[in-house]
Amino acid sequence: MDGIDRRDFMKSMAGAAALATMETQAASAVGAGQVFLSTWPHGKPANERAAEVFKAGGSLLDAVEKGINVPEDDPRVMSVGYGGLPNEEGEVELDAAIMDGTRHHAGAVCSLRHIKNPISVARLVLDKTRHTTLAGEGAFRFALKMGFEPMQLLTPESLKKWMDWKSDPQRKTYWVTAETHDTIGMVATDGKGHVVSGCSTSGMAWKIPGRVGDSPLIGCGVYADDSVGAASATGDGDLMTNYCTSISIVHYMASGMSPQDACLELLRHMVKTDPKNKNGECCVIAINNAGQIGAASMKSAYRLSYALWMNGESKLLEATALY
Ligand code: SD4
Repeated sequence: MDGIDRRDFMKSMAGAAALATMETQAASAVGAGQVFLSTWPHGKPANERAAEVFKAGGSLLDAVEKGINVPEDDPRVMSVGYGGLPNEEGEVELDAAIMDGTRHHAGAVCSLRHIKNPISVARLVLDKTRHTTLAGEGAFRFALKMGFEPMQLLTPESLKKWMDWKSDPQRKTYWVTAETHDTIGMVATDGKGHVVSGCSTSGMAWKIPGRVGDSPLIGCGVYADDSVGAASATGDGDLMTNYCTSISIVHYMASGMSPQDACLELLRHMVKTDPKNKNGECCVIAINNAGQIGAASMKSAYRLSYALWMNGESKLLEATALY
């Protein structure tokens, strides 16, 4: 499954057969030690790298960061890092955030250009600065100062997709509607009550330059609190930002809900405030500090396939859809 785009996966016979045999309910992992839970098929190799890093003595933050580096480095994943689809002017702009549930502190970067590993830049914002979020040119200059190499993030494939879009007189733009997207969100526990949440994305393809989605916003794309658990989100960030999805889910868990119920409650709340949200492309994942997990999508037409690593086993599963 390494690096396969979500849509390619869904289209493939192998993918369809694999999904058909997958569990449809979120699993319980109490007492299972470390758990890594990520969005979409590209989350599977990410979880596997994260588990390796943790086993080799890395911290949970190291594990989540290095795990997320896997789809960031993979040009076949066209929604994250190198090879991610660009904005409407053909420039790749990346967003990422990572949050440490122990320190209750995060690092984030928005609209970062020319650096393929925004999650690692976000990690350094967390570890090396008093700030939480750096954006645009400042985030880029910070990355250079930290030793990151600037590079062209467009690949021949992503450039071709952008040129095809640009030359289509009927093309959809964000001045009106939304287009193609995916992302990686990962939540994890060390099995001892510590949780971390991380997220990295190239955001909405063909977005208006400077647009920032939910992924790098603390409380939206990521949230982690060791006293409760962690959450992450993927989908239409322009919609989901308005619901502060990740912190809302953590607060639902704090009130006693399981991670699965908390994910569904967030989606129900979105529909309660606006019935049109039933058609939203919204997916969420969550873990509590006991290692129980949840994963849900708003509608079956945009169903989340998620990756779960626990007890040394790496699986791809299908999330419950509310509608
Ligand atoms: C964004 N939420 O930039 C991201 C994109 C995504 O599945 O996650 N798509 O809006």
